[in-house]
Amino acid sequence: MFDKIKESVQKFSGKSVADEEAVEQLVKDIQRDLIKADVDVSLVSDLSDEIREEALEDELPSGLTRKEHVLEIVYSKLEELLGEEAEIEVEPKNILLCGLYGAGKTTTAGKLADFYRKRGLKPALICADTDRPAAFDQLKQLAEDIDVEFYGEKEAEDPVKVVENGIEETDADVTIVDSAGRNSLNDDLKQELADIDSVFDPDEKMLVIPADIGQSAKTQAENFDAAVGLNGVIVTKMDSSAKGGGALVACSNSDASVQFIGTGERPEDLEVYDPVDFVSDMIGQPDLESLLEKVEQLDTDPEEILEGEFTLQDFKSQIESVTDSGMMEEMMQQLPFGGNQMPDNIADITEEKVSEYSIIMDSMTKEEMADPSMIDRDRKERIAIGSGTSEQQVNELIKHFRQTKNMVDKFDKGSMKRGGMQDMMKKMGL
Ligand SMILES: Nc1nc2c(ncn2[C@@H]2O[C@H](COP(=O)(O)OP(=O)(O)O)[C@@H](O)[C@H]2O)c(=O)[nH]1
Ligand SMILES: [Mg+2]
Repeated sequence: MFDKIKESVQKFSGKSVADEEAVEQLVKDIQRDLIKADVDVSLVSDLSDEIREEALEDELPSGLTRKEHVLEIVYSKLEELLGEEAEIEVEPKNILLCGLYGAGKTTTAGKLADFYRKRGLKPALICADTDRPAAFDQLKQLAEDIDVEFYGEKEAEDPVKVVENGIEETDADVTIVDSAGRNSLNDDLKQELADIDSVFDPDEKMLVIPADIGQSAKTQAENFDAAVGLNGVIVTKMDSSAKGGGALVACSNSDASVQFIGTGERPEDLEVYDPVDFVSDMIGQPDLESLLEKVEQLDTDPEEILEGEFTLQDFKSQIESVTDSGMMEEMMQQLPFGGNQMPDNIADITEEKVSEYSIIMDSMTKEEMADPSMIDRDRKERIAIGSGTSEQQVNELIKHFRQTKNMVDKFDKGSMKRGGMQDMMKKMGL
C-alpha cells in the first residue's frame, strides 16, 4: 500500500533543499498514490492544500529543519487521514460478524477466535450461516485448526434458533457468531441480523468488508451502521488489493472505525488496526523514528522517554542522537555510577561505529529491533549478509546494546532520583 509515497518521501529526503518545488513534487506524488488507492478525491485535495500551506508558510519550529518540518506535516496529515488506532479490549464478550457474501466473515471469525485464544481467553465459534451448508464445514474446520469450541447445526434453517442453542451448548468467554451474507444489504439480511442481535445481545457488532471495495466502504459501513448499529469495521484482504488504502480512509471518515485488518488467509493474518504502521511504512521507519523522537523531545516530559523496555530501536535512536551532538562522553560522566564503572566500549562510540551499527540495524526486522533476544545464529547470519558486515560485527553490536541496556535498567531502577535525571536530560539538551 502507498508504495509510491514511500519512494517520493525518500526522494524528498534526499534533496538538498526543501523548497517550494520539492514540496510541490512531493504533494503531487502523494496525490497520485492516494488516488490510485481509491481515496476520495476531495479528501486528497484538502490534504494537498493543507500540506502545501503548512509546509511552506508555517514558522519553522525550533530544532527542526525545513525538511523535517515538511515530513512531520506529511506524517501527521496522513495519520489523520487514516484515522484512529484501534483499542481492543481483551475481555469476555459476544461478537457478531456481519457483511456481504465473500467479505471474509467466516475466515475473520476464525482469526478473531485465534486472537483471543492467544491472549488467554476461551473463545467459541457459532455458525449462524444457515444459507449455505458449506459454511458449517468451513467454520468447523477453522475451529478445529485453532483448537477452539464450535457450535453449528448442519441442516438448520433458522439461524436465530442455532444461536440460541449455541449459547446454551458452549462454554466460552468470547463467543463469536458468524452470520450469513447476501449480495446486498437487503431487508431480508437486515431482519436476520436484527433477530440474531436480539437473542445474542452482542457487545460488538463488526462489519467485515473486503479492501477491494475501496472508497465505497464508506457507504457500506454507513448503511450497515444504520441497519444494525456497528461498533466497528474489519477490513479484510489488505494483502491482495490495491484499494486497501481507500477502504481504510473511507471508514475513518465515517462513524465506523476500523478495528482490525486482515492480511492473508491464515488464522494469524489479523492485525489490530494502527495507522502509524502504514505511515511509518511510507515515511520509512528509521527516518520516522528519529524524526518523531525529535519532535517529541521538543515537548515531552523526559521521564516518558525512559519508560518501558529499552529496545534496539531505542539504542539506535540514542547513539544516533547523542553522537550527533558529541555528547556521549558528557552523558556518561553524568551517570549515577560515574565514569569508572562505564562499560569500556561505550565511551568510544565514534561516528564510524554509529553508522556501521545503523547499517546493521537497518537489516533487522521490526520484531528483532523490539526484542533482540530473538536474534539467534541464523538471524545473525542473515543480518550480516544483508548489511554487508560480518557476524562478528553483529555480535559486537548486540553486546554493546546489552551493556547499554544493563546500564539503562540500573538507571531506571531508581539509582538516581528523578529530579537528578531530569536535570541531566536537560543538560544533554533532551
Ligand atoms: N488474501 C486474503 N484472502 C482472504 C482474507 N480474508 C478472507 N479471505 C478469503 O476470501 C474468501 C472469502 O472468505 P470467507 O471468510 O469465506 O467470506 P464470507 O463469505 O464473508 O464468510 C476466502 O477464499 C478467504 O480465504 C484476507 O485477509 N486476505
Ligand atoms: Mg461465510
